[in-house]
Amino acid sequence: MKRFRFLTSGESHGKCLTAIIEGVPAGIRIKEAVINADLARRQGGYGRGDRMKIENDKVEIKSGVRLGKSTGAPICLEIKNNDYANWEDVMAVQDYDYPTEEALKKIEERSFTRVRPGHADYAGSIKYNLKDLRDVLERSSARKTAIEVAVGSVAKQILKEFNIVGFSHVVQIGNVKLDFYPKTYTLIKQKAEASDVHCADEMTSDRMRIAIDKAAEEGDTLGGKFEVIFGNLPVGLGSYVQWDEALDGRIAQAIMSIPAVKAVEVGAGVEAANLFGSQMHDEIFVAKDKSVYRQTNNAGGIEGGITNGESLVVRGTMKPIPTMRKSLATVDLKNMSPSNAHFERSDTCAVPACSVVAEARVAIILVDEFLAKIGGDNFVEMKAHYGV
Ligand code: EPS
Repeated sequence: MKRFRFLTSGESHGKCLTAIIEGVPAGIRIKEAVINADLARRQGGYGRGDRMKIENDKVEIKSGVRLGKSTGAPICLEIKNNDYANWEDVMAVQDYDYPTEEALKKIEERSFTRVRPGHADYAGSIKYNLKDLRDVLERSSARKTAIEVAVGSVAKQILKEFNIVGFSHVVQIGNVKLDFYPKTYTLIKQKAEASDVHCADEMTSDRMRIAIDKAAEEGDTLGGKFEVIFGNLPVGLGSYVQWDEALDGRIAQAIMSIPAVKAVEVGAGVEAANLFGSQMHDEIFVAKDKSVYRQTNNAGGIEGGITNGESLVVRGTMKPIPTMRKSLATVDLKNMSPSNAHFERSDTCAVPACSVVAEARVAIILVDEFLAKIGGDNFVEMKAHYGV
């Protein structure tokens, strides 16, 4: 059974980020330009820090695609870090026999031992026995989500061949909430894409920007909530037969493991606790042509761990980024003395970027389930199995 799987590697200020994807059937159109458009969506967003002015994230497909189509071989993707040019001495792979004064100074300047509460620093340093927290930061950084978005973009290009499409939008930043939803998904998508906070309402976007500016002025950071929606899904992705096959469970894992995400909801989500069963469950109606339809989607497109033919609706909550000018009380691991947390360049708010990452992660799970269900080593077989 073909399954979509991948691994990534790369440090935030290392040479590059890399992924190898396996399980992409042959004959699927894969375009670098489409991946690059998603990378630009992730890189942008109001509230991002100065790193994003240095980068111009572009993917290079290094293998597995020829003359515009997948060959069935593993696909290798690479994104170069422009910032590496400023970190070469610090991120050197070889140990120095005779480091220059300049290199030693840079390594010293960029090493740190004052743990940032909320980041991976403390637990990572103990787990991997890393004395310089630079070694923890480099891989735990959300920088690696760039290559994950590239993988997600490949997943979306496979799904699109079968008319399965999705999008994401931001529904809350700090305490500013999107109360007015445009009427259709097409409008929500259009408006969110036009907003630099990825929010589908202009007035709410203005208020979100003001909240971000205020947090930045105070040396603070802001989190928020985002929503991912996918439509035209077949009934039957996921399963109830074993706990690890439930689609909602797999999607929750995929979103929860994005750096800084603290909660995931499907459909009505936590609001379900306030509803009676008669209010919660989406009644089923039968049309003249004997097809079934619903007027509500509190299930968020999943019942019994399986897609039910309605749109998949998933929400995630991102905490405020833990790297802050307004530094918190912490421990200096060098001498176990009380201290203030390390600060370095960071974002004030990355919820818009996080929504794009979540969209990619959901696409990765959906394509894996889709390939498992319909099977096939190439596009022709897949279409025959799917009946299109
Ligand atoms: C990020 C790149 C990073 C951070 C951010 C995400 O760049 P740098 O560390 O060089 O400023 O801007 O990562 C974090 C905020 C974090 O805490 O990990 C990116 O490409 O998205």
